[in-house]
Amino acid sequence: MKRLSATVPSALGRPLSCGAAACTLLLASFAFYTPSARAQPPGDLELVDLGHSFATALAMRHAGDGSGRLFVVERDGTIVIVDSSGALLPTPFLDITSEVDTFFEGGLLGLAFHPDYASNGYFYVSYTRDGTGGNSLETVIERYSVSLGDPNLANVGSAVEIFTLGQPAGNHNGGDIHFGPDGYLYIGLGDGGSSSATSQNLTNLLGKMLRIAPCDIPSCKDPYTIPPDNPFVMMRGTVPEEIWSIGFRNPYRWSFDRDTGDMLIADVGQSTVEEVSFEAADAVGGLNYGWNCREGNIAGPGNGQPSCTGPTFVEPILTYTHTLGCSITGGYRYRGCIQGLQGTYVYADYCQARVFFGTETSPGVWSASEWVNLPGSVFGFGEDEDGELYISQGGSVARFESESDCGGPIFDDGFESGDTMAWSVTTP
Ligand SMILES: [Ca+2]
Ligand SMILES: [Ca+2]
Repeated sequence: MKRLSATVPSALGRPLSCGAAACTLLLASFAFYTPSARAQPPGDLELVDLGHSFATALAMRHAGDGSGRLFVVERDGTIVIVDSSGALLPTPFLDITSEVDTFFEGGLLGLAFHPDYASNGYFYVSYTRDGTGGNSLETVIERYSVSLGDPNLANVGSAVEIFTLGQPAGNHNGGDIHFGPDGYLYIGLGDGGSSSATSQNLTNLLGKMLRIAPCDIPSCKDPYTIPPDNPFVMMRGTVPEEIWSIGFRNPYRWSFDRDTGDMLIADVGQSTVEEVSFEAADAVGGLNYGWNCREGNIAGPGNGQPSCTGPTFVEPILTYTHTLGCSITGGYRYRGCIQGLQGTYVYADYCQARVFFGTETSPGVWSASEWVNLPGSVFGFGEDEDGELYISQGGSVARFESESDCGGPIFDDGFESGDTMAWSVTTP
């Protein structure tokens, strides 16, 4: 087990270096920032490598079954288990590499355990496979069951196809899926990649967040039904009833706040700005997040995109420009044991591997700082059952830890084995 030796204190709380004029909104938000108004990341905050190699880990999930296992989603089509002792199990939980097409931005992109997984053994995957009818890829949502008799092995023959959608191009597939606090399955979809005109087009599922009620009994007439309070059920026949919200470019990684049920949606920008949007847990759906009329907080993003008037758009809570990266990797609002990170939204840039901390400095007002600039790329984040946070650099996964701020060692299960290493870190 290796531990990060340098805890990069010099990077703590470093404000985003927004030299560009395009950063004015962020700088303005710093005017509301008062250090005493928020928790501070502890000085010994570090990233502790799990000590295993992964085949491009895109997501880390837990089953909510009290087992303490971490399920690591690998892009090639495997899900592997790091058990509660910190061991990587030799046999994958699921292997659907023969189904998955990793062309361009494709792959096994999402995993969501059913809220009642402990009793029904159902989980859902989101991946891309070879497209048909001229499509480069096809988005697939499938339900699987855990095998009878072995909790560490899925029944690969149990697959039930829930949902499919053609992807006209290999990029902008979205692909993250999560169950909301309402028990419904949310599916984030990018604009498809070949044309951004899909996102504002209410007849098209691309560029949308979907909300469905997947069948969770052994035999169903339909693989899923429409939640009765979905925002467009009154437009049945005109607008697909699966749509929950619109105006996304590529919501590659997004999450629910496990404490509040709020959604934090990171949407990958085009050539100028990356963004995080917030949707309150009590939102009624039908919101428009802007693309391709807006890129982040910019109207009329150019590069062939229109300048729109008319609709009301939800503005992002956090943005950064491409001086600091090129593609946002959404994370989580931290709810683990590290007191100084409570409520902090942790996210990163894929290309420059900068890790950012976003904090709500007053209701609805957020600011961000860069914690550390890692080498390589940041592919995804995940939470374990205790709310502890993980970050993936593709081949390696590390956990955020602070012994001082958790009242001593937080894990007594073998993760704390003392020999340490860490992700090599360069301060920004
Ligand atoms: Ca696509
Ligand atoms: Ca937006």
